[in-house]
Amino acid sequence: MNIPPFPVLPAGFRFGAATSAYQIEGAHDEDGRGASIWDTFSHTPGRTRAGATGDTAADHYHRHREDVALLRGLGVDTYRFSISWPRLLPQGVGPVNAKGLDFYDRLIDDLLAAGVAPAVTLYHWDLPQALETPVHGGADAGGGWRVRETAEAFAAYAALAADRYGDRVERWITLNEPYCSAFVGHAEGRHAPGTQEGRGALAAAHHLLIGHGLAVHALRAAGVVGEIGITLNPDRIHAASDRPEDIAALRRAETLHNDIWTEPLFAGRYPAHEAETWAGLADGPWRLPGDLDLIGTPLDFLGVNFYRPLTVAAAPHRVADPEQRTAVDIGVAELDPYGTRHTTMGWPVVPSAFTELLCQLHVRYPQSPPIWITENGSAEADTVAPDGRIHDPDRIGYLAEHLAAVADAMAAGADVRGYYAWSLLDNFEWARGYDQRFGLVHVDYDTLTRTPKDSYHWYRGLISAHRARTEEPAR
Ligand code: PNW
Repeated sequence: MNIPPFPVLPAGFRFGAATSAYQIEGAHDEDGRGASIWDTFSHTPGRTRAGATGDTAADHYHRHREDVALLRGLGVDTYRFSISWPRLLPQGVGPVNAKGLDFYDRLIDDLLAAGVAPAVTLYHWDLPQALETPVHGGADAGGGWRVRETAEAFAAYAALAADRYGDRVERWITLNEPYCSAFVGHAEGRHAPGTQEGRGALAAAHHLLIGHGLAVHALRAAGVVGEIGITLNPDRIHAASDRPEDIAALRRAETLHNDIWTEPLFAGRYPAHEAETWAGLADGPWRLPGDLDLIGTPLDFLGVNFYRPLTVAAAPHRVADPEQRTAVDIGVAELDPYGTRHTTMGWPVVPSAFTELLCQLHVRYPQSPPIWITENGSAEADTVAPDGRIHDPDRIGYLAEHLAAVADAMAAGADVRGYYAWSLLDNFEWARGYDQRFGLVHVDYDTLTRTPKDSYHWYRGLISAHRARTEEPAR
């Protein structure tokens, strides 16, 4: 096998690995945890591949010591994980579950003892079910992120976590990929809560941003020592041609995927092409005076998740009446002109698009904060060799080329501080279930045995070579 050379990153660049609670923890009904919208969704027939659920997942809740040992062995500077909101607050608001608080206390202390800095995501899609059920009575379509009360509940949860862990967490991420929460969840319907809405999805987008802004204030008010940011999945989008209709489709796709997040966060305004994209659906009564100030509260970093580029072309709307359209029915078709390299997710492998994306963000928002790559990685069908080793050369190639793409963007001026590989472990890949494997460490779902893959050893080698090259030798 051809092992790619280690990409060269500048001194001070930091390396990590990432996971999220629902994807790895399991123990869905233990120690007082409440249900989340992903429990409900995954337990609904037909929603996930082969009916997969996160009931057991990688059983991290019971095996966290072993997983921290894997992180220590990997030599990462930092580990990004998420807190399960319904483990801390089973009803989303109100009574606190002490056993849930204790779990993350132990995890954080174990990480620090292993020399690994904790980075916490507060919301990686597992909304307490009690908040989704329309108890607030705020909107016709239901509760959850469609109503402002959920943003306020999120801030109270953030304050609780900040109070308990704020002295030990190096990096706080309010939301993971609000695009997916709002639009994959409430418009495509492929993720929880699994609906296909227009206004509801756009209201959710806005309330996610409000929740983010309120949480930033709650974290700052609690005096946390760590940096505070948000993780987006901004897309590098290409137009299928330079025909005017495809350029217009590109504009709409950028509004949906990128600008609805980055413009309020970093430019103090709603996106310029909303009316063209959503025919008036976006500018709803859920937007209140003062919201832009709240959403635009300055951040310490921007988290970027990147997997693959998109190419778009103009296409007919699926539904003619704008009032009846979902928020993703924007007259755009996605094409894949990227050739033959794809991961098992079906995603094209195009590292140059990563460089382009980082440069584009840098040029468009010169005042935005430094970037952390909070996820990047590849799903591969790994082969187990007769000697029990797990060979994943495609994953090694993917990581090497994407880290080199980050280095290229930095050479062009992008301010990137570190990189988290997705993922430490094979895990519950949402609607795709368990046959998409993103881990540096293989998980046998029958025995829950962990086996580091070749990519784990490669990444460890990269990190130690980076240190040897960039750090002063000890005298
Ligand atoms: C990101 N989609 O997710 C998430 O932050 C991770 O939890 C996830 O495991 C990782 O990327 C790999 O997929 C996405 O279907 C998952 O559109 C699915 C979609 C988008 C992003």
